[in-house]
Amino acid sequence: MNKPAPSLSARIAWIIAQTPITDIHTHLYPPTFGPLLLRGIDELLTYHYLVAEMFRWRTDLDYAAFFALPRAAQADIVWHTLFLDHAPVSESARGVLTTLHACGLNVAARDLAAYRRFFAGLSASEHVDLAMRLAKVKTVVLTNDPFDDAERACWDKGAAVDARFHTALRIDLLFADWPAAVHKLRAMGFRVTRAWTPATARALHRFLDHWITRMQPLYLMASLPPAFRAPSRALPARILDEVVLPAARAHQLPFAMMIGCNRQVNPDLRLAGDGIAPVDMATIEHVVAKHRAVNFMVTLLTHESQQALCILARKFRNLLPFGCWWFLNSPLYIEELTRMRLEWLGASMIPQHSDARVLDQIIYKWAHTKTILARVLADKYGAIEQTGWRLGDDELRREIAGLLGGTFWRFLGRADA
Ligand code: RAT
Ligand code: ZN
Repeated sequence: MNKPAPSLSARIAWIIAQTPITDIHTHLYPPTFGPLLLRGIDELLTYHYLVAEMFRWRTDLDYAAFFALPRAAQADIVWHTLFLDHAPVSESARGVLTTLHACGLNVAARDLAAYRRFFAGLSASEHVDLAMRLAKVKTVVLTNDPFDDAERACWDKGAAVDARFHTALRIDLLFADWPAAVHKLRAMGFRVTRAWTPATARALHRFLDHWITRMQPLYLMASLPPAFRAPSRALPARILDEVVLPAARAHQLPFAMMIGCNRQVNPDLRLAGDGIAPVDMATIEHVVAKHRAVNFMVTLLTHESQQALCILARKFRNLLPFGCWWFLNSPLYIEELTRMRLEWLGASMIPQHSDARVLDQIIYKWAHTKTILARVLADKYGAIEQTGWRLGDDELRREIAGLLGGTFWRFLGRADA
């Protein structure tokens, strides 16, 4: 007897599981960057998403006192508060369990000491291999900020970036705090002034040229502050219009705009202290319409801006919506955004990036997304097949490879790495 043909949903799930991923935005580093590469259980537990959740229960705990503790002691507090005293049901808490399970550890045992022993036994390079293999991620795009002193020191020492990693040049400070940027630029030898002059614009252009040459980034990127508006004569808009986008164009690199983050709503929480702010769609529309020769990747932090982003992408082919960013990276939103984007853009978008800060997070972030993607695609392709249209395995592979990275490489105008 012939075996029955696998169902459409089984074929989709199988192909998703087999397809190597390009993770287009993370906060990871190669092993050559030493301690900047965060990995292991204590880092997973002290992820800032979990620290924020822990403080909701531990109202007795002083913020500064917590952050003054060694990393393992911080991790103990998060473990006890979010995993033992309460059920680890939030997306970030569940993610830790998904990760441990995927690493073959006994989650039922609740044995933090055993988890620590497991991760302590891995060298950085073995750890990268394991995480990338388990997540089926073939390429990780980093976030490389020359204004970050610790990171710049690694570049200055000549730290190499191996072929599994690609860089992205991050320049938030130019838009968020120009006086602070001037201070740092001058310390790096670029003769800028607080006043916006042609000489300052030229020096800033040289700064970008220098770091583009040094880092070889796949794209430039910034998280733009909520007050950013274009068109405008305000300095942040002029920096974008007169220097950053011309540099992106000259180097044929996309510019990634991440919008909707309200930084340091509660500074006591440090990295966990950022919130959200409304997104001005008219600004994005103006920028992408004016600079047609530049490609833009855009991810937005607010739920209510997502439909407008899809519609804008239909109008401007130099705009690629990407990812379910940060507070949208939970199953509810991943499912909704992926459906919405497929319904309005087909597969001409990038449904997800991991935003991993800790190496092991690529395992759970991708596992959770893949489950949802499989469900959504089975539904959408199933609806097509109800008409009698059939999708062959090659076509499914083509579509899924695009969603998991191919569309990004195409947008860059480069061969898939
Ligand atoms: O998701 C995060 O970890 C945030 O803290 C941010 O880093 C955000 O992803 C960003 O890139 O600004
Ligand atoms: Zn990020």
